[in-house]
Amino acid sequence: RHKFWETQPVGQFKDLGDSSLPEGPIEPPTPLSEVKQEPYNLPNLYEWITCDMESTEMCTEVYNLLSNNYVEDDDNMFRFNYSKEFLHWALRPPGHYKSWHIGVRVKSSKKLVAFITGVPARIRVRDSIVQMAEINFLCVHKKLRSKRLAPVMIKEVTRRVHLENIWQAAYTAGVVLPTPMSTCQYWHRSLNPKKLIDVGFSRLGARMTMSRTIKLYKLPESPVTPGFRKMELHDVPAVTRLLRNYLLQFLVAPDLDENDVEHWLLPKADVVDSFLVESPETHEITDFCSFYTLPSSILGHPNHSILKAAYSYYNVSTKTPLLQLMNDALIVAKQKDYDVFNALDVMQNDCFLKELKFGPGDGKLHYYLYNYRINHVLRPSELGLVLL
Ligand code: NHW
Ligand code: EN5
Repeated sequence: RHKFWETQPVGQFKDLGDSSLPEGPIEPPTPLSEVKQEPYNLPNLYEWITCDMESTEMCTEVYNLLSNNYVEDDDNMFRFNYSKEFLHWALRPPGHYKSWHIGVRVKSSKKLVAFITGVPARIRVRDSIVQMAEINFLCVHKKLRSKRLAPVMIKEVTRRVHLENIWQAAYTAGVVLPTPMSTCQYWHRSLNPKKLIDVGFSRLGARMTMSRTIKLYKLPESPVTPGFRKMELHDVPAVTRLLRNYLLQFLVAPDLDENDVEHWLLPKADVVDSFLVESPETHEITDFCSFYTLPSSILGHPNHSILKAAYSYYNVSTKTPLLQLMNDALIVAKQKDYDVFNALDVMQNDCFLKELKFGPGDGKLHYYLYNYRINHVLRPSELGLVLL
């Protein structure tokens, strides 16, 4: 069934439910001198490149590959359209390795035809903090599909991660592979229902008119929570404390320090937005919410080409109820002209999804660990990790 994944140190379907297997690394690290020193072989027409994401030309090539060949929904109506600024941000966190930004191009024409990336992260699993690579942006050009190029890409990124003495990884996918540590549901909150219906992202409900639908999704003009404001650089220490403490309650979550918070959560125009609640009395930072910007191309529509989507990222409530905090997040997303606000049922998101009129999507997101066994499948609410 899974000729490649059966050979890899990941949980196998046949072992599901066998709690006698020990939790933790599946195989031990090997001495660095035993890690293969040369890249894996590619079919003869192709060559490896390390992508310099500082170069705007390289950023553009990667952007073009992904915008034409990356993830689509089940009905091929929408395709993720990560912006260049987003890719630059996503691939250059503190401690990133250039060697983990891997491209494949055609030798003769130099055309970029495949891509895969890793970035380093400390992920806590129960009480253990594990150095990992977060793998993302695996993409093979549409014309080169089903030629077993993906396994070579995955083995090559694994080799380059091993060369940095890192032996575990985390990744998400819309497809089922051996074997998910958790399976999450996408939820969608319409902000611009007319456009969403026009482009086929959503449908007019039974016994609903367009004007009733527009009214249903109306939001206040501006946030309602006193002290709600955009996060600024001087907030990094307070936000780090708030978030670190909050993430402790989840079984799997990133271990974020101030440098990570500055990189991943300080607002960056059209990439990541973060807001917090500063108590008007004590000036304490009590609550936090954030979302990232990931537009999708609308495939083959006469009037619209881009769907502007916000994706819920990390949210923390200690004083403001999470429901009210997320309602304010919807309000600012609407002010900024997003068409839809998306969220997974991870962390405590369950408590606001239905009440704030999110509806379940047709997509699921499966979370995976490489070379780390967790003995039971996690509920989404036990997950404190959001990948881009
Ligand atoms: S998930 C998004 C993945 N990208 C897309 O869906 C874009 C559109 N699709 C494509 O470009 C986020 C191609 O269809 C791809 C597969 C490239 C997906 N993950 O080359 P073949 C990520 O980026 C397996 C893992 O013939 P193809 C996360 C498949 O099961 N494996 O297929 C990435 C089969 O193996 P099997 C996937 O369609 C995580 C084999 O690939 C997969 O031309 C990567 C077939 O290969 C997926 N999304 O290309 C793993 N999709 O055993 C990281 C298919 O079943 C692991 N496959 O025969 C950790 C590494 C680091 C470790 C460090 C210690
Ligand atoms: C790696 N970081 O399928 C991620 N999206 O539901 C890679 N559906 O947008 C893996 N098909 O349900 C990504 N509208 C896996 C996801 C790939 C993309 C994907 C789904 C998630 C999606 C939309 C559009 C469906 C179009 C037809 C959807 C319904 C919205 C409706 C709004 C009103 C209330 C009910 C729901």
